[in-house]
Amino acid sequence: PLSRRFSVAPMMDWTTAAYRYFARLISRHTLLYTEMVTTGALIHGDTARFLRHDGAEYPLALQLGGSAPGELATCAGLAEDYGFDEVNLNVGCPSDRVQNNMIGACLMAHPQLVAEGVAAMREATSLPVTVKHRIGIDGRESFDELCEFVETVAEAGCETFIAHARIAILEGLSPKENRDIPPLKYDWIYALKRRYPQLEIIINGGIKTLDACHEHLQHVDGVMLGREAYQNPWLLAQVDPELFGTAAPHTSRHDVLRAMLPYIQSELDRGVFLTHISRHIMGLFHGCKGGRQFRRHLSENAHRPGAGLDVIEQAMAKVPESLPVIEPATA
Ligand code: FMN
Repeated sequence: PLSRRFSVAPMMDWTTAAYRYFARLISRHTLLYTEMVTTGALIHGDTARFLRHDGAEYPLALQLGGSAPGELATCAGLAEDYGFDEVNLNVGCPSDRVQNNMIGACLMAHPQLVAEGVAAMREATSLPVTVKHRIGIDGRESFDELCEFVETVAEAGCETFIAHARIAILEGLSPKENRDIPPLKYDWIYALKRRYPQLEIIINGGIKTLDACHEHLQHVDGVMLGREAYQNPWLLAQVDPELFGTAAPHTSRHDVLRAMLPYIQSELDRGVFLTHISRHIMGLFHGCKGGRQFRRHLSENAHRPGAGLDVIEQAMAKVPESLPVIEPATA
């Protein structure tokens, strides 16, 4: 069965197929999410391009943005056809562009519509249907309103709620500010789990260490990390040993990069530019001696015409190899 004990959040432009392939080389058990894809893009655009992924990325969830039940149902069916393990609905993104189309956090004000969407998706697929949401939005900021949202959507059959532990302020804050300024209320997520013990509750927002994950897991079913998992990907090397009792797939950062080279080459062969891949691995040596030189070498060279694997190999050589290794799992 799919475990949601630890996941990496859906992030536009960040959790691309290349990032996910890379993250999978560091942790086997982490559940990965795609970037949000809107129902309109999937139905009217190049479906195969939006849903493209590598078999190595599983377990993998597709995140949808949309609100029309019929369109959500069609896209949930596509998620299953393309082999995803879960389909998730975005009720947390606060951008203006998506509000106009009734996508994202503005749907927190329309629990009944979200419930209809979930019901339609569940009819169209046997995949788990999950919802990622905020704890509120402007004008709907009480715990009771949060419970009303969760209860209404749960009645439509949603069993898993991924809660970003802050409200979204739709008037006056940018999407980026909305990820930092409204205060985190982890207590509310713990209280949700106590109130609805039969639901699977996943906590998200501001989590940066495995120690913090262990702490949250005393209260909820799973943790979802966004920015830290992207900016400091080697954090994922602790996930398999600490949360799943198995060894990490690779014991050193250099080994991860070497294992990534054939994938990078096959992408280059398809005509993908090196920067489209290398930008996702910049954080690998975060905090290491030579880590800054690694980044700099990539940012100065990966965009040059014809840049290939040699750029990655030169960057890697900037970092000494005798780095601490992750201990094999004991459990
Ligand atoms: N949340 C979504 O539900 N869908 C998205 O497509 C999405 N795109 C994001 C893009 C970026 C660059 C970032 C930083 C966040 C995005 N988010 C999106 C929000 C994250 O999924 C997550 O909820 C948020 O960053 C809080 O978690 P964190 O503090 O661990 O980063």
